[in-house]
Amino acid sequence: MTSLKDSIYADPLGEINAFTFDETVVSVFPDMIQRSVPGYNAIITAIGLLAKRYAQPNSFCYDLGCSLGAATLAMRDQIEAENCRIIAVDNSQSMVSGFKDKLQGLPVSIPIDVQFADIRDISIENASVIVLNFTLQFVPIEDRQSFIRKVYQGLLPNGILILSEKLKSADERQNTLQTDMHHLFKKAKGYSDLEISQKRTALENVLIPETLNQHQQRLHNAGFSSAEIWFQYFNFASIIALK
Ligand code: GEK
Repeated sequence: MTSLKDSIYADPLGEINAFTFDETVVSVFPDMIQRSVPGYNAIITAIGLLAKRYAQPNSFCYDLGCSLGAATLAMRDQIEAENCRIIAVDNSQSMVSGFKDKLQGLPVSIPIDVQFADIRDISIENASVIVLNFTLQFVPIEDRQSFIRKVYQGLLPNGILILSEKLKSADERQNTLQTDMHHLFKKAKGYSDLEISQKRTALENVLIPETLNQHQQRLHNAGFSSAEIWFQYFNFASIIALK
């Protein structure tokens, strides 16, 4: 599947519908996410390296909200532990089909199961590595604590959760600064002011960011003994949580 340039919000739209991961988004997704999420490629590379360090023999590695499988493929390229399986889950049928198509042409080293499901409904077990790379922000806030508890319970001793999220700040000036810098980042990547503002409207009430403190609190409530930021680029951050 070739990735096209994202121009979904380039023309003025009379009515802006809530953002969904449909066929149109899937066709431009690799371009969209790289031009919208500062540090995306660096995080994907690091997920592979973290999986190399933390994947345990005879365990599962989960990529929850896998989209077209960038994190799954980074893990697959790095994992050396024997008899691992990667379970990649997404509730967008278009994403799941796109990822399955992409896998057709690729060599199979570590088995990969691509599942069409809501991550709130799946069972998680025997996991050494769990990746939530910019996915939790789309899960309704009221479901996040019970879901993170399930993630914790599915992890083996010494397991790791990599949680990447768009963050908001409790400090209004920092919030404005980070939001402005994110928009400057997108402009530097070629998006127009119109594209940025229409996309922002589409994501309202769909992508709900929280503060770092809220994430850390939730992770600790679930049982994680440590949850620290290892990467941040403006208001986009990634946390490592240890069981
Ligand atoms: C990457 N991780 O390239 N259940 C399953 N999937 C979900 C759910 C849910 N409840 N909610 C959202 N998704 C990827 C990028 S994109 C991030 C992740 C972004 C899925 C949704 O369908 C989409 O594919 C993905 O989570 C979020 O490393 O576009 O900002």
